[in-house]
Amino acid sequence: MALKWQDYKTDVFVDWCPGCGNHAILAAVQVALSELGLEPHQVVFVSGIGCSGKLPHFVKAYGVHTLHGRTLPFAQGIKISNPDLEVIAVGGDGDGLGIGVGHFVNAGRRNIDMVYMIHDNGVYGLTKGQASPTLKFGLKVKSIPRENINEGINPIMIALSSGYTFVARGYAFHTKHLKDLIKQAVEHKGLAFLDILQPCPTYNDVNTKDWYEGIDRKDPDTGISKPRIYRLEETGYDPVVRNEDEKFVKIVAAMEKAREWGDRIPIGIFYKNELAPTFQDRIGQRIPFYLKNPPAKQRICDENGVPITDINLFIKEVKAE
Ligand SMILES: Cc1ncc(C[n+]2csc(CCOP(=O)(O)OP(=O)(O)O)c2C)c(N)n1
Ligand code: SF4
Repeated sequence: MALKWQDYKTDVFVDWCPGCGNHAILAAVQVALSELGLEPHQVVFVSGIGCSGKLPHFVKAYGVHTLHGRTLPFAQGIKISNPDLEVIAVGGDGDGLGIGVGHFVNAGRRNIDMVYMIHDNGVYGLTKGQASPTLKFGLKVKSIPRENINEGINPIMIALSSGYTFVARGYAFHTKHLKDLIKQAVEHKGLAFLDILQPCPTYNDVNTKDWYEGIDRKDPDTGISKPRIYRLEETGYDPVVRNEDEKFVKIVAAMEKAREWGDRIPIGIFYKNELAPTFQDRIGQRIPFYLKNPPAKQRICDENGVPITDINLFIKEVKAE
């Protein structure tokens, strides 16, 4: 039976502020899952703490709302234990690029076949809008008393230099385009990173929907706005690595694109490499039974419910002088 986006809707009240980009991201996620034909029991969302961290409550699938910044270790553990699950880690830029940035970098080295999406609003929304690591230098948003004194970090650059094999940026209010990016990220063989520009109308009054869409840059003759957002795929940009020798050339090209910000903000796929072995491939090489019998599928008790694992040996070991 064909699935509908409503099949991924829960009864939990969506308490994000009116006009928040998170609503559009939620819709994109639900439509993407239905178009991929994934049953809710095949998917697990893992989030940290933040407004964006509430997403697993609103999507009917498995979900874990875990600790601030610890989204990726949880998500990776789930995927390694049960590689049949489609794992989608999700959170804010504060969660993933502040407290969680060490995990963000190290996840790239493993290339686990899963998705990580960041709702990138430049602020810590849930805790009332402090500057987050992606807020650009010199910006004064309404919840901070003076201009941001720190440089903003570039999540696309970090992902590219950390080994992510699919690196893309979406924009919440180009929702159909975002939905397509989510589908491609899920279908990608390897670790996919999706940086999603997400207006936070309550605390970030600079990077607003109007700003991204260039309302302040009307052509004097036509009165038409000049959007800052543009799509990489409409410029002939080719992100795909087709042979090993191309890898660094494509990373360098993607970094060049990642530097663009201000009058021109690219969205779309910056880099895609399916030639690198996934973590699953790597474990399968080392532990041949892993793929047939991963940890989550191993029997832990016999037919009478008696544990097969004998922890007495372990306890004896721990107690030994
Ligand atoms: C260990 C720990 N440190 C700090 C906090 C406080 N805290 C809660 S959410 C949050 C940041 C939220 O910002 P972000 O991750 O960007 O998500 P958003 O709310 O913008 O979606 C912080 C610092 C916490 N809950 N736990
Ligand atoms: S505070 Fe910002 S990010 Fe959080 S729900 Fe409101 S608008 Fe969205």
